[in-house]
Amino acid sequence: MKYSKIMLGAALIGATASTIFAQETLRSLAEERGRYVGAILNSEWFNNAIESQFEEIHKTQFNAVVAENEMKFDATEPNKGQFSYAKGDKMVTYAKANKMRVRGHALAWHSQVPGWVNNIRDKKQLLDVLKNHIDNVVGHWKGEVAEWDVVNEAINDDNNHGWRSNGSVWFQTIGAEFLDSAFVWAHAADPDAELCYNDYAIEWGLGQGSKAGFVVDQVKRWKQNNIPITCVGTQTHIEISHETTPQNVRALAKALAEHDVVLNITELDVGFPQGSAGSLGASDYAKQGHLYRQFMDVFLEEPNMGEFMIWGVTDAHSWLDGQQGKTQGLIYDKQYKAKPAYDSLIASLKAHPASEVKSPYKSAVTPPDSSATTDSTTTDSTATDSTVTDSSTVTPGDTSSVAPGDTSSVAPGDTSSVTPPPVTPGDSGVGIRHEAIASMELRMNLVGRTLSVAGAADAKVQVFDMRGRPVFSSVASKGSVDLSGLSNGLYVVRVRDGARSLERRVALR
Ligand code: 9MR
Repeated sequence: MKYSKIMLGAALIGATASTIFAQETLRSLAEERGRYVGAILNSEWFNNAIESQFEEIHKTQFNAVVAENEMKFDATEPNKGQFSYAKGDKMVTYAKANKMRVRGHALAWHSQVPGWVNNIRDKKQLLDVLKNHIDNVVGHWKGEVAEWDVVNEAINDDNNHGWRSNGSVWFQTIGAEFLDSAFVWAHAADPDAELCYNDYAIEWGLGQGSKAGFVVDQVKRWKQNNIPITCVGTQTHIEISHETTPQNVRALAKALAEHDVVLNITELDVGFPQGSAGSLGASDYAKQGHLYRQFMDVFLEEPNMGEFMIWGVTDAHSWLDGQQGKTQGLIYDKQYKAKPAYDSLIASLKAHPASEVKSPYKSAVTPPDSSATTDSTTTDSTATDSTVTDSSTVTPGDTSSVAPGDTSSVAPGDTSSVTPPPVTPGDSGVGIRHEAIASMELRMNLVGRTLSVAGAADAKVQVFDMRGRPVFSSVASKGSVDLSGLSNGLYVVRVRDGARSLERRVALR
């Protein structure tokens, strides 16, 4: 059967879905199951250069949205300190009007960084830039962007995975601590937002030396150190021949569940080699549909998966043809007709009764015509809570110590000694500082679990965990305080004497 006949069949199925059974859309079925299914708004949509069908299909079929390019660094801060929010605002307004959840993509990424950032070679200066960017961008959309890709594609592509060291101004100028810093600052800017690490090729399996294995190791370390990560995004730009990827995603979901972290499919497309474009037939589209269905099956069956995002709506607007040597990877064809992949997704959703699908989100996913809880689909902030370690678990730890203030860079691939930056404690207006703020006289020194303060008679010592929550407070009346009540981990110590203050990061081990 030729493609045109397939399309005619798919068109009829699409028409049936949208007219007679109007309630049975990807969106309605996902919502019944407490899940999000979404697609990007292509750059053409932002530029009012897209067919009218696009938006109609988008808001009917999807309850989650992400901007293809418009929330990236070069789009939101093209010049230092000059923020550009108009396009992102347009998407947020659209999402609110249609009760869709918004993903923010992406804060710290080596690509699509403006030249003025790429030229910075000073570590402190670049940390300031990153912090200021996150403060402003996350702050601007606080409560409106439900989830951020805080760090995107930071792992290198060789077979012995470590952090991406080439072509990343973040890693080259700051070191691996830029990742920890980004998460901490994003959390400070919007404590209710979910915060993801997002990457490609982590749907390739968890084998020895794999990128996915490296991600799981980092997630474990982040969670142990109270770095506020709540989710991982597996981009999943795959080819028709990648038959094992759905099961790889399942394995990754299970591995992340052990660390209370959600896995989202963030950029799915299943492309054909570009050269095959003219010769694709029914069996090819059926195979593509089968892969889409398997991803949806895994998504619905794994309780720690929440979002199923496709990197496009229609083959008429896809990065695959221009940039990837691939083609026709989406679920609508160039004429906006639903492909067999669409029906496969519907079939998978219907084969998984709502009663059997668990949602990682505590609050209901609200359908667009509901008059109640108008904002819950776009600002669902409860999902993060269960994944964050509570500071009440701080218990007396051992008495070994690491001297505070070590700000040395971390070597590529070194995952054991990354030192997070200090965070802004939640109880004051003092700005976040990533290097020690030393006044002329005020000094601190940590020996074992005893913190000595010099240069002040009755300095106040406060300790904060990496989420900025106070875990210790005392006056160093005899020049020292005992920190042996704190468990092992990373903290920020602040010593304050009147207007003078000094902050250092410390690792208690
Ligand atoms: O689809 C995006 C395309 O329009 C841009 O030209 C490209 C530039 O890097 O980025 C594409 O989106 C990428 C996403 O932001 C991150 N993962 C890979 C996506 C496809 O390249």
